[in-house]
Order: sequence, then C-alpha cells, then structure tokens
Amino acid sequence: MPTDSDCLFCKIVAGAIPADTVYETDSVLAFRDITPRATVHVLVIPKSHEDTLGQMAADHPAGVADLFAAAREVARLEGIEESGYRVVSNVGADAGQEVFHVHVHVLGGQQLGPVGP
Ligand code: D5M
Repeated sequence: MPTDSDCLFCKIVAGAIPADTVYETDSVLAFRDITPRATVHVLVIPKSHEDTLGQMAADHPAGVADLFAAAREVARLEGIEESGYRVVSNVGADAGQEVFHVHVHVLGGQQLGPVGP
C-alpha cells in the first residue's frame, strides 16, 4: 500500500498518531476531525496514500466510490442519514486543502449553511 512517511494521515493509518475512529474497512478509515466545524464532522480517507481527490479520481476511480460508500456508512452510524449531511472534499490550494492525503469531510447533525466561499 503506498504510504508517505511525512504524511499526517498515513501516520494515523499506521497507528503512529491516535485518532477517534468511527468506521474502518480494509481500504478506508473514518475518524473525527480534530477541529470539528459541525456537530458531526468525520473525515473519510483511503488507507493508501494519494494527494488529492482529483488525482485519485484519475488514477483509482473505484477507490473514490469506496470513499463515498464509507461516507454513507458513517452517516448511518452517526444517525444523520435521514436528517441529511454534507460530503465535501477540498482539492488543492485555492480550496484550502491543508492535508495532502485524500479525504472527504462528512458534516451534519445540525442545519448546515450554504456551500460557498
Ligand atoms: O482538512 C484537513 C482537516 O484535517 C482539518 O479539518 C483538520 C483535520 N485534522 C488535522 N489533523 C488532524 C488529526 N490529527 N486528527 C483529526 N483531524 C485532523 P482540509 O480539507 O485539508 O482543509
């Protein structure tokens, strides 16, 4: 499995940095965001390192499908599948991507504001 020894999320996958895991499969890990921006704020990441969702979509589209399936499962486990939730990924600098290991944010548990800058 490709890993990057300098990557924060690879270290979480390896268990070198603790995380509050809510869901895990062979290929995906989901854990609570350390700076939650909603009542429910979970990050879903592939265990294998890729920098951005855009790159992953080009290189490994089946893995992107796994991420979204896992996001739905996180919503179910968190009890927000019926009330509604948001799945969003920041891709690159202008979007404010801070961690260059693919992740989608699962946000919910409250009324969310409009998507925008
Ligand atoms: O979002 C990157 C997200 O990663 C941001 O919301 C904080 C979160 N983060 C950073 N470090 C940790 C650890 N150690 N545990 C959990 N969450 C973390 P981005 O889309 O790249 O801006």
